Amino acid sequence: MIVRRKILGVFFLLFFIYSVVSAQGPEYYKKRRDSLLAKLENAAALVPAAWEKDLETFRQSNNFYYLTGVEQPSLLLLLSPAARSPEILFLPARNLAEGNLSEAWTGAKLGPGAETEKKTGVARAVDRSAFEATFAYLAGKIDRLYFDYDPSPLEGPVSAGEVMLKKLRDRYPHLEILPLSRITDSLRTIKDSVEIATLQKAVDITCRSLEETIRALEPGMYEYEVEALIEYGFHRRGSQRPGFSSIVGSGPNSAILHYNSNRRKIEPGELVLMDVGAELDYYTADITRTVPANGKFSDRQREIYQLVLKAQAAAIEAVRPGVAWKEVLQAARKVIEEAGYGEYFIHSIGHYLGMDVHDVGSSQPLEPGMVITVEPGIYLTEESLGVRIEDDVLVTQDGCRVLSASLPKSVEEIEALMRSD
Ligand SMILES: [Mn+2]
Repeated sequence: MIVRRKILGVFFLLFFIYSVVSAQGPEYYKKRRDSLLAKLENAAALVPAAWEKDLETFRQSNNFYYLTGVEQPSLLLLLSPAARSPEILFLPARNLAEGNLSEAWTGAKLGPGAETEKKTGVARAVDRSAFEATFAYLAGKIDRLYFDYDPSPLEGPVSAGEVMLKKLRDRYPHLEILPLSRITDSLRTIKDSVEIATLQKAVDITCRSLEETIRALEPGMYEYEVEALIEYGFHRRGSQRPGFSSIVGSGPNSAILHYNSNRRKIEPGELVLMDVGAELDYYTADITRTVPANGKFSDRQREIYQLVLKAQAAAIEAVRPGVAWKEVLQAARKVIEEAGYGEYFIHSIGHYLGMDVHDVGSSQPLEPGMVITVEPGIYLTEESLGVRIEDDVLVTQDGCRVLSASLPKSVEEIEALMRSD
């Protein structure tokens, strides 16, 4: 196998070089960097790529991907209108030699130079070793730095981003260092047509996979079997990974909000709650359906289900530009409270959706181009009965569009789907 790989090496190199850059052309990301540069004035933005972790499939950090479309670790993007070159990508030199750190083992990489500049559209692509000197020169001309990093948990090892942050603070005490999210979140909250199309595809993959799983679902299956069917459906339809840990909760587990051990055997007469989302090209869906294990809701299950459905319809009805989140919540809450179940609706109405399942965004009023989830629920722990219904909704100029509208949702639709083979 290893010997063979050497012969095929040339093909691998060509293929991988092509594959580390996104399907969108370089101009697409250039526009985003320009929007960011327009906000910087006397500041700079420093965006590290995600660091590679052992035994984990690499996933680029959202902000780095948002600004470059490049899926490769160990890179740094430096943006500043005050610099001689407003955008510079720092990359390690390519390793074409033999040995287990060479590209024959790791796959081809982008390196410093004109080829990367052409492929990524970033004005300058230089060797990573030039970063220190370049930044030191720039630091004399700016007073603020936006830096992108994830703080590590208190008990975990210090993240590479934190190490870098400390170095920057020690070396450049005059710089005010702020989180990059201060300027990227507002850009990422409003989705453009490419992002909306990608989200729609991720939603469609999720809908079709849920649909075929609901049809196949029956008592006696384990929750993890249901999870596997859903995720197999995701991959078969082109999704790279689930956007978050799939939740499949049956019976008592349907009433646990973030249950995701998915180990229980599904018994007849129970409800099965599935809260899942396929990720496609860094955008994830987030959809919940709750169905009866044996294909028919009991009277009590139907009663609670219809109530949640009514609350969700009221909330979706409220979604349009200018409306506050709390008004959307209130629309659902009113329906559930009037029926006497207010204390069992224990979470909020939804969240922004995008590159993160709980995507960036503030509590500002809704605007066209935002994508949100609408997900009321009622959880009756004593009855082992939990119902949540969640759809993905795009805010439009005059209201909203439910991206996941093609997935059966009414009692009749779900029962009909489970009858068909
Ligand atoms: Mn959600």
